[in-house]
Amino acid sequence: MSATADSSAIESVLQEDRSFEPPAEFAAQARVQAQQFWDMTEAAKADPEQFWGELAERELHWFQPWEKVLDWNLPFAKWFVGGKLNLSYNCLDRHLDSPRRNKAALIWEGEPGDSRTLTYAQLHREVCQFANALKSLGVQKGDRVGIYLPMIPEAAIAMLACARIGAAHSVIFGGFSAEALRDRLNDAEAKAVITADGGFRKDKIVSLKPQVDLALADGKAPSVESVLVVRRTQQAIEMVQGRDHWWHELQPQMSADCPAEVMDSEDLLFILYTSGTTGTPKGVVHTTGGYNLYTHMTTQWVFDLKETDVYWCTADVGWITGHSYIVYGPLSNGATSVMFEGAPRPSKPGALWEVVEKYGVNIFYTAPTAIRTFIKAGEDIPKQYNLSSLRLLGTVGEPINPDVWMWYRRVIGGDRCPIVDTWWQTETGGIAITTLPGAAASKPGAAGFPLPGIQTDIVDRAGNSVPANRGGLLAIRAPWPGMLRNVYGDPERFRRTYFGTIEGVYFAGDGARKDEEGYHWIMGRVDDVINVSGHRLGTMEVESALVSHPAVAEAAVVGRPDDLKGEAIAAFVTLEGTQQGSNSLADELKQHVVKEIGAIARPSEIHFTEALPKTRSGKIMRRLLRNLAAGEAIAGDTSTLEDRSVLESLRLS
Ligand code: 7RM
Repeated sequence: MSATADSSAIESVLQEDRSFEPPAEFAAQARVQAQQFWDMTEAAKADPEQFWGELAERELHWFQPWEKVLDWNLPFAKWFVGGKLNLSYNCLDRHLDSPRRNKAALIWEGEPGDSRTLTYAQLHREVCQFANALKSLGVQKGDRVGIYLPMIPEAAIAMLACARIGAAHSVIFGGFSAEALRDRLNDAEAKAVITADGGFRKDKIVSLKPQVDLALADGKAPSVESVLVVRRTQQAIEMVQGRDHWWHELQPQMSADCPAEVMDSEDLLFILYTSGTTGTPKGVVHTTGGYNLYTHMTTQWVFDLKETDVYWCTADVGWITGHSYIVYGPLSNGATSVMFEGAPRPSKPGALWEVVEKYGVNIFYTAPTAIRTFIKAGEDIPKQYNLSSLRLLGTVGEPINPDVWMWYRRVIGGDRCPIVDTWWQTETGGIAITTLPGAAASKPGAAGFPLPGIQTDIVDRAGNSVPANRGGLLAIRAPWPGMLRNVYGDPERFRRTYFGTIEGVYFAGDGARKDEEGYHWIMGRVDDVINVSGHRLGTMEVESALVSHPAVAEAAVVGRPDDLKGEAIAAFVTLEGTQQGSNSLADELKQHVVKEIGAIARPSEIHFTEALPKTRSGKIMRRLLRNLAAGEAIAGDTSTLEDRSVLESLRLS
């Protein structure tokens, strides 16, 4: 393929022919089978309002029906106009008059060695009491509440309590700095903050309440009137009289009677901040009805959810994945959702497999970054545990390298579990592209097909579709119930960011190609594309070539300015196990990429490192590596960086 002048084209250079059909037994029992999937896709295309309207009526509880399914005034969508419901009601109350009443809703596995199970009836009670606690502090329908907690049940309880009284939550990753926290609280004009004395993270204790104190100091977050504090780590902290309250003191005083507020479909449900390269973080706005339906349906379809399943998504609730697929989607379906405070780490390499074995987890959903940690630790670790309860695996957050996918399938899935590679974004609310596990074959490295009701297209900047196997911009042409409704307080930024790159079509930054069978292959963020002598290469394929070398655990490639080629490829590589980098290994890796892809993708330099800079949700922050490779100062927002010391060690190497 020749170089092209179109700045939206991305060349596809990696060949991947493997494909795995769903096991016959799985397919036969799947909630959505192949024919059904294609029928649903057709039906949703032919008449989206009919399609979503029927599902909303059948699957959710409404206090009052809607007048109109969709009101689309580009870029502003309203779903289920005039309909009244409550997400907390749909996640809790409606399960109470059934055998689900005493079923485990949340199974929490904490650190260090704690655990707690809450049935639907118990969770309902806790949520009602906490909702009353919020009310007692003056939090009302329409207010915003910041949640800055570790991965403890109180995080889910707090979210559901906010939804119950109609206050919007904004969950902020525990571990964000005081400044990052303050910026988000101010943008949302939060009236209250829910936090903990501290949290257990890997083998350390992180402070939380002191960060809140700093964020609020000197009247710098003036909207915040109250702070609710969960006792978790027993750290000594200061409580400000009149402002701060202990959860364990308030909660028992509260009545467990708190009817769910009647909410409009389009009432604000939550704000979740995402940060791009430039500017302040954007408050992505989700509303009640569409989000409830979309996460409910996608949980059911994608995870093939059955009544007896034990389902585990390892995400943090500070990430959209935790909102949609630990809390709201699973609970709306009456599922048992596992919540885990721990993280894989060298001191406890088998921590996750212990949980799978302990609870007999059937469905396991994690991120490529975690899988690469498992690979680095070696396959002897998972082999020490009984993983035979697993029947379905999922991945989310980044493109998964085909070799990482194959390892996941073989070592964790015992070659028997289908894998769903789920592409979506904070902005899409829920999963938008994947292969439904009983309905379609999966290909390592391909996300798959758009779900019913999602009208994807691969286009150039003018919005014209590009032919099969040509890389371009991944766009969505029609509204869907789970889509973001706005950027909080900034509708113009909303329009410009999401509907301005390709005029009038949703675009949120990813490059992709569609193969001749319609599978979508995500090629990485278009901001990260590398231009070598006019060839525009996505990061995913070059990285996958590196990862397919047996010595490599993970890889990140970026462009570095080059007088001759425009850009040269700089690769940052971590190695498996205890292997050490050397000049000869660097040469071998360069040769390996040439063999896998061709001379055009040959890295000019290989940097061996212990770790790559990542966001808290595990995404490699390539723009920081770009700064390093070019010898520049780190630029732009670094508030989402998970571990600052990684940058320091990279600078020195
Ligand atoms: C769910 C989530 C969104 C960005 C998105 C992509 C990347 C997510 C996949 C993926 C390839 C996947 N929300 N991404 N899932 N890329 N394959 N299966 O991650 O807002 O935090 O990030 O993540 O670049 O635009 S998010």
